[in-house]
Amino acid sequence: MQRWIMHVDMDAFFASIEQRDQPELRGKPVIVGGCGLRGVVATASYEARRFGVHSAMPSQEARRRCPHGIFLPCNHRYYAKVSRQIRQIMQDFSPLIEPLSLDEAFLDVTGMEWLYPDPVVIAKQIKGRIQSELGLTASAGLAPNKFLAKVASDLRKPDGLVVVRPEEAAAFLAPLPISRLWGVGAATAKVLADHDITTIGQLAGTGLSRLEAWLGHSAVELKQLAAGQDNRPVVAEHTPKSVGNEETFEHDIYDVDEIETQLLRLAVQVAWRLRLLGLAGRTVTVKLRWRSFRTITRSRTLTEATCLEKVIYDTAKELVQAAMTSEGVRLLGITVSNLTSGSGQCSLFELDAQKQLAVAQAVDKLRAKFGGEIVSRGRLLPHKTPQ
Ligand code: TTP
Ligand code: MG
Repeated sequence: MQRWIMHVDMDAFFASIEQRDQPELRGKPVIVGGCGLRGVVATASYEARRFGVHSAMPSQEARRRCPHGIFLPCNHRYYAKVSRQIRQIMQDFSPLIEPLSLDEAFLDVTGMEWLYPDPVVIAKQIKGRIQSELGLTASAGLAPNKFLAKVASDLRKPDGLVVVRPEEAAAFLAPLPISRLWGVGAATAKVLADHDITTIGQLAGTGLSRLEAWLGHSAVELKQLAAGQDNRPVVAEHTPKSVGNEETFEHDIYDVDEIETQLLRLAVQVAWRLRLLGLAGRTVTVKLRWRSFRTITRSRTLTEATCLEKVIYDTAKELVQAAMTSEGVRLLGITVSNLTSGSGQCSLFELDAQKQLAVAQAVDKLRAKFGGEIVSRGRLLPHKTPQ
């Protein structure tokens, strides 16, 4: 299965938060300093960067370059809070998130074709929600692996979105300077420059034995990166104790058929999340909230752990049927807990043919119920998601 990795990096993060909160600072050179080492710039707004101010520059030097700059102290705790809000938006799109810093994370969005026509739609929606809900811009790269995604997110800052499809990887990298390759510092760059190699394309076109003679062991990895190959997985920060989704409806639902349709849609989401994490669970819990706000949960523990929408849906349906009343339903949720590592069986990459068939059938059924376009339009995602 084609892997899709997204790298998201906020633009001028600390400075953008200050400009968001104090509109009079917008369009002005804002320099945030004093986050760690005293007297060093943490970040500068893009307006200030035009004067040559950048992160880690001594503040004195920044004042010299940009005398009319607006220097602000660092409010690290507050920026960390905004960072958590960003993470929450990301969690609506993938359970597999690897944060690298307050303003940067990798997301594995592999397998989203069940929910979206194209992974680019996910990238646009994540950027869109960060903008509309938090008033901040992010730059994103979407590519078949971490290395390409990270390079891509940095290319069109600010507010960029760069997509690298597998067949475009070599052409995408070729003109870029070798300093973009992970592991190429000043010393390696100098050795390569001495042999007239300054771009990634030139490095990719150089024989491994020559590179090994100049650079030793690191040549193999550099050559792979230069060819756009990188197999490192996105490693989630925490393994969840449960995987679930719930939805509050705009209008209370009375129709049993409609309730089952919503359950199926939740089951598809939960199963997909489980498989993305390589997990399976034995306990299926449904949550029901009625018009009167009375809320119940009902659980069943299966004999075998599952990551399949059909099993999750069938179990949830029985639980809901047993609990139904004539009152309208306000909220429905499905959670799978009692999780075990799927030992490969529930990995997106190793679903055997029979399981794939079950998945496809469940999605077909969903399509039949919702009409052909529902699954591919991303309406399976939480209701706040813009179309
Ligand atoms: P970066 O993502 O490196 O920078 P940025 O978000 O400010 O700008 P860009 O648009 O180029 O991504 O770092 C994120 C935040 O981390 C940054 O806003 C401030 C903080 N930071 C420091 O405190 N010191 C540093 O040396 C760097 C590089 C960042
Ligand atoms: Mg950033």
